[in-house]
Amino acid sequence: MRISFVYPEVELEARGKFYHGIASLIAYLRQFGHRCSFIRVNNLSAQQQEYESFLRREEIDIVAFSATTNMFPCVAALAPLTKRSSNAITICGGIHPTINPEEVITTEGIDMVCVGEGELALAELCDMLQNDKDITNIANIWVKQDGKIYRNQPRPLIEELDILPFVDREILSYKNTFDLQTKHGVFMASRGCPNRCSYCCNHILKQIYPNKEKYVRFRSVSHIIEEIEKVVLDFPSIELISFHDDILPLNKSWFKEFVDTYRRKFSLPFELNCHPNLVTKEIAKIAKSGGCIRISIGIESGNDWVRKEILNRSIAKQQILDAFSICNELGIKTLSYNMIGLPFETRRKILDTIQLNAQVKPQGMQISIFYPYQGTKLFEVCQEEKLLSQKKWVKNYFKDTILQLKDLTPAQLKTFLVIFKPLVWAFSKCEALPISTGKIVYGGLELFTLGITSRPLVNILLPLLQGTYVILRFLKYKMKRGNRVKP
Ligand code: B12
Ligand code: SF4
Repeated sequence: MRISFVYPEVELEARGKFYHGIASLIAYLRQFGHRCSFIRVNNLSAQQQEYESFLRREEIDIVAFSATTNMFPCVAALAPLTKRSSNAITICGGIHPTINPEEVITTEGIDMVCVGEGELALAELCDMLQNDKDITNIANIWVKQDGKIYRNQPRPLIEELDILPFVDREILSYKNTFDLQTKHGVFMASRGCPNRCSYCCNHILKQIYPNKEKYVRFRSVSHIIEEIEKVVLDFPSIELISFHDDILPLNKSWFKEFVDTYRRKFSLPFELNCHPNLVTKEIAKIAKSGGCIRISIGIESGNDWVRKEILNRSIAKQQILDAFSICNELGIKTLSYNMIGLPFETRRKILDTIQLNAQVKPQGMQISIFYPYQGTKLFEVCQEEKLLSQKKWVKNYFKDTILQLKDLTPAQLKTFLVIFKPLVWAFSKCEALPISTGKIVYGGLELFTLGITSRPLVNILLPLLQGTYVILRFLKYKMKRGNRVKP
């Protein structure tokens, strides 16, 4: 069978990234002799001709779309075009169809939906099609045929991840990805997360499968090490190993065995994601001993009530402070993940997030505006509280809100996005001042922040702040480029 994977990338920041899901599907299908190809679509209007000639050139049997929620509008536009330009049947899989199969199967131009993990289901579908057999009864696959929809049950999760081949880096052209261009070797050693944060898709995904208790799975240490070895040899420009797993050190004994083996085999530094509750001295020391140079940790909100009651993250503030201070002590860099624009948030609560970042002093910060994913607990809260606006989708994802919050306007949120990092810097500097001066400056900064983010002021200030931000980014870029040329 000839299968073409189509990946629309509408999020500027995600452009050219490597996608483990599609790469895993391609590797699995290639084992059975199926021919796979891959195309990224960044800008449909500019790429329409290229896309149509790709469809004709490849003589495709199946066009396979993968979609997160933010990319689905692009898939919905591509699907009818695909049907007009080729005889291929279409299937859509990924996180969005998994959570919203009904919406996706009723979309024009989409013949099938894959709910959940795709390797076994897609291979079975190819096999059935190749042998002209009935395709309306394949677990995980919903089929729209002759005006009828066949909604098949999900199959159990793959319990033993080692049965899967290493993800494909050839068809997906790893060498042309942003990841390799920035010298990153990206890997995933696990699937799933046991936590139930209300804004994240993990709690819904877990519910789908009959063997839910096996939701969190790790590859064997030898399997992931063997893959790293191969990739590092194939791509000698890699300088940093980056693990995309939700929480790599979830299982302490697995992590210890992994780091011990990694240290013996490689001298490349690595980075990982971790939950604040798991960044203990013991874990951080193990990580450091293998060459971990950066841990990315979710703060999400600096306000205790928001964290616990809204985000369902039972993490004490002290735990967050400890996690970052352990990393600082051991010389491991940190990055904090933060969200603003959450339900029930106020300017004061956002200030708590800014101040907590100032206390923990991460080397990097990611700040996004909260987006409610359909199906998540927090989406339901937004629905119940009538916080959802008419806007379903925002162009610059995570830089704008689709919510109509009671205490914060979109302009206020955008102002916070611009001033977040400078304020973290300013609050963190207060510590160095004599106590009484520090307290006065700290209080002054608080009043200043609440003042400039008040409703009447943001409308005047936001364009000014955005203009200054663009100029500063431009100057920084110019300086960086200038520094690369030796006099
Ligand atoms: C690694 C990762 C990234 C990477 C790579 C993204 C990618 N698409 O692979 C990077 C850093 C680029 C990234 C960026 C973003 N991410 Co991200 N990311 C993840 C993470 C942690 C793992 C994804 C992964 O590789 N999983 C492992 C693979 C094997 O699973 P999979 O991708 O789901 O694929 C399987 C099935 O879905 C299915 N399948 C997938 N496609 C297809 C297609 C067909 C035809 C078939 C049959 C089956 C099929 O088969 C695959 C193999 O079993 C997930 C969390 C998670 N637990 O999944 C979040 C997650 C996908 N990301 C999320 C978000 C929000 C983002 C960003 C918007 C964040 C931001 N502001 O930048 C961007 C946007 C990315 C984009 N282009 O849309 C959300 C998406 C929520 C949603 N409803 O859409 C998730 C679910 C986390 C969350 N908050 O819950 N992300
Ligand atoms: S800890 Fe991270 S990956 Fe796990 S449920 Fe919470 S947000 Fe999702």
